Amino acid sequence: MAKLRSSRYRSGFVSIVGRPNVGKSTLLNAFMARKIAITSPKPQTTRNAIRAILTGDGWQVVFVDTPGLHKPKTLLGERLNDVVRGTLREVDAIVLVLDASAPVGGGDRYVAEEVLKLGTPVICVVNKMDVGGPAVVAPQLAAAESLGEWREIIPISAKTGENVAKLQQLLVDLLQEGPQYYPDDMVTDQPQELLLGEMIREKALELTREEVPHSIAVRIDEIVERTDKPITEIEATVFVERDSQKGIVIGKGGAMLKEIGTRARKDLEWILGTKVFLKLQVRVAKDWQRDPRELQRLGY
Ligand SMILES: Nc1nc2c(ncn2[C@@H]2O[C@H](COP(=O)(O)OP(=O)(O)OP(=O)(O)O)[C@@H](O)[C@H]2O)c(=O)[nH]1
Ligand SMILES: [Mg+2]
Repeated sequence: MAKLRSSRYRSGFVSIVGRPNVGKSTLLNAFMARKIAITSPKPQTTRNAIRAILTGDGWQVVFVDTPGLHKPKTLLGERLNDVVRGTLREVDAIVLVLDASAPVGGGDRYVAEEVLKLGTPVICVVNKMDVGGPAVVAPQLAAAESLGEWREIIPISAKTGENVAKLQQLLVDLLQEGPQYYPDDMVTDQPQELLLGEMIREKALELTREEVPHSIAVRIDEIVERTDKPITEIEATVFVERDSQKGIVIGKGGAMLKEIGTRARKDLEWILGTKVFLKLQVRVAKDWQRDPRELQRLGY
């Protein structure tokens, strides 16, 4: 006899967690087949819980990308971990991401312990399987298995898309009956200001090194849609922690800031569907990562 499948609507929240830089945000974007979250080779890129909504035929998954769980060194770091823990309590399933291109270590065990104590179904993903081939991936899968009891363990590449559809199906199969949380055409609930600010921050991360990326925050000051032409005028401030960093971000004769603006403008125009005039300024918010008032002001 054919197995009966419930025709009721199914939905759920799925959190993507892991230590910094394993590819959580890249995976979120792969599920969505578009860029929702910014990514970078530098750890601790993501600073907010970012929701992306994938709606299928009779189901809806709300993915929640999270900051990398890590040993915090600053107040910002503590806040980021709090964001992850807050998210974990509210979701129906968890995707734990490991990195096939780096040894499974203390950082991964720390995250595994955090998720195991919740009793929520966890799918363990070994990401970046495109790096190094089967000889590298096989021992990583074994290491993943020794980390804990997972519903499934699956190797994927968020970058090439390998096995991402398979992982998506595993998650859809985990969904319980539930409401459609968001309208069909909604892909994220991020406020537009945040989305635009993140695109600018991504370019600043791309172009800076060492401790500078961690010290960067972006605030959108003004968005003006012109009524006479399809142009949006955006003013934004790039915050850094010290005067020396301000010099770096502005660059010789303003070259660095100009490059950040040029790169960001392309993303902003894609999001807004209009031409964009972008005006950037750089300001110092002294040691903002350790200052509760500054953190609040910057939205963390
Ligand atoms: N080769 C390869 N690189 C990947 C893959 N997935 C992500 N990356 C790269 O890994 C780096 C980190 O990716 P992110 O998606 O920003 O990682 P994250 O886990 O969100 O990082 P945080 O937000 O800092 O915690 C970026 O340079 C990505 O391009 C993959 O499947 N293969
Ligand atoms: Mg991220």
